[in-house]
Amino acid sequence: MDDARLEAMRAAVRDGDAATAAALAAAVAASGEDPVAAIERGFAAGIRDVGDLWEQGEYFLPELVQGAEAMKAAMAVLAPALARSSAGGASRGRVVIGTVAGDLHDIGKSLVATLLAAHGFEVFDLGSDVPVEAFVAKARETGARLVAASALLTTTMGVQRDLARAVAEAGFDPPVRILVGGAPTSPAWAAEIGAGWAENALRAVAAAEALLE
Ligand code: B1M
Repeated sequence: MDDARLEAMRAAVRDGDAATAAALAAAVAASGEDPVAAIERGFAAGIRDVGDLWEQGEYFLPELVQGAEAMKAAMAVLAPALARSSAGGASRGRVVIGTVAGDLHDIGKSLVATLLAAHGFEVFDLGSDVPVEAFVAKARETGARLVAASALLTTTMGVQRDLARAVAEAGFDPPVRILVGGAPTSPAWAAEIGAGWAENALRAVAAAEALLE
């Protein structure tokens, strides 16, 4: 994928232009090119720009929301192409996933959920703003052995710790593992709360595999 097209994807999200973002995503899906590269190097670069511009005081909440809408429009078009990149075969395990309570950011979480499903995991996506009790209840209901939680705010990271504690206290047998991620998190944070960690959606697949070994 050439730099000009990646830059156009980035600009479409940065400008909050959902129609252009969707059209560029459709071209990727039709051509059979790697959807993950388009997301990570194109569209996601644009949404990071939006965050930077917001932080610099150049963008306000409407631009943040429009950028997110453009990103989601591209993701919706690319979802079937992501699913087709599946390894296929038997289920590699059940995973409950969500963004923690108090946190509405769901773009990265949805990307992780899509790639886990594309790699053969059975994924139960609870959405965003998910209370700790809902993660635990869903793990109990489905027999999932992995609970994956995203947090994008420094103020909601602590809920990942609450979740790790609640899962430990629930006494699952066999044990349920925890995977955390999101921009403010780190390997040190994950180690501190007794969870696995992944930097991005592709690495989350490898981390899920390692945790369920
Ligand atoms: Co918000 N926001 N936002 N926002 N927003 C950030 C996160 C922020 C960094 C912007 C900034 O200041 N530069 C900042 C947080 C500061 C902080 O706490 N450190 C911020 C803020 C402050 C806020 C509000 C408080 C603003 C306000 O209202 N005053 C508010 C909070 C609302 C709430 O949640 N209660 C808010 C609201 C919003 C919108 C609703 C407008 C919108 C979200 C829409 C949506 O998701 N449906 C939004 C957006 C879009 C962003 C930015 C611009 C982009 C986030 C994103 O989608 N990134 C963001 C700035 C930034 O990230 N640079 C920002 C793209 C996505 C693909 O990446 O989610 O990081 P990401 O996911 C990555 C990895 O982190 C990882 O894999 C993904 C890539 O492959 N990953 C995992 C994610 N989850 C994982 C889970 C895993 C493993 C890996 O395992 C389980």
